[in-house]
Amino acid sequence: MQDTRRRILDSLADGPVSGPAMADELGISRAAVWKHVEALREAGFEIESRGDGYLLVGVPEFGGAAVEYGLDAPFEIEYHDSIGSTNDRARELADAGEADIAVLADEQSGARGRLDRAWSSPSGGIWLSPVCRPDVPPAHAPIYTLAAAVATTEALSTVGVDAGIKWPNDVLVDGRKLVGILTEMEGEADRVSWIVVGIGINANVDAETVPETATTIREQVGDVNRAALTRTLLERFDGLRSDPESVLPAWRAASVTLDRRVRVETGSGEIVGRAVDVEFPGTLVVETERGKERVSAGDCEHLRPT
Ligand code: BT5
Repeated sequence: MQDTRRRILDSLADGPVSGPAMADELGISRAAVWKHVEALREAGFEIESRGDGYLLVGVPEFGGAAVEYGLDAPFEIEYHDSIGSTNDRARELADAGEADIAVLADEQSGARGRLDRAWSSPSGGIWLSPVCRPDVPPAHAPIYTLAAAVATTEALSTVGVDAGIKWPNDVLVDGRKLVGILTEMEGEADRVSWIVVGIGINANVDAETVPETATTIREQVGDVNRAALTRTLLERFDGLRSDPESVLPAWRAASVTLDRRVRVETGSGEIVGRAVDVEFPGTLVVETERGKERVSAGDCEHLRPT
């Protein structure tokens, strides 16, 4: 959000402010104040014009300005009511050189999971794809998936949803999937060019509109303020990406995979055993009959204890 608009909102939130007083405070013309107020109204902010000045009486439930207002992380939000896939749009922006921009949508019509699986994205969800340009080798990319899972789980706990992380990229409540994460990147041999971390949260949507194996925030605790939840998530994600050392301890604490018997389908076969640890940048360590095996990517199934 433009700095002037943010400052206008801050001063309007504290009480009625007259146009001339605001123009003085911000060092802009009264006509410019009026233009900014109109733009904010268009973005969904309810701003009353009263005899004693303008007053902020309502903020939009969702959208770019709603998320950016009060956001304490360096992301600009590009919002769409409906889009094919926020990851596809984020990749375009990344290819065009953008950084620290997050594509956000209310609904997606062609969203993707891993291996091009379809991802249901009805209206009412939080479909979010931040673009990052970290100075790291491509092999470190998985830590961004783990960071997103931790950030999402912690953000969900602030709205009363007790979720756990199933390796590598699912956030579950009682075994049902609430969130999926799809990390995509481009890079040279030694350095990432960009990383897009697509996060899909079944937020204010009916359980009937997502697969049977899934759940939604609405089903768990009722509807939430999606803008506030998205802010908390982006702020936590920003903290974790700038301190990668902190990701694994937080991931272990939120994991529902560690200490479980698992079957992991990898490109080169199947591994069955007890998940005993996760190592940087996101490798699962499985204790099998043959000893410890390490797997960096695959589909993981939790098995019943033998
Ligand atoms: C994922 O893939 O879990 C990654 C999903 C990433 C979606 C986000 S939304 C924002 C961004 N834009 C995109 O286009 N994608 C990202 P995977 O682990 O492969 O799981 C896919 C499987 O989850 C499907 O085959 C279904 O079984 C199931 N599924 C589909 N839609 C779901 C939903 N809304 N909730 C829970 N499970 C779902």
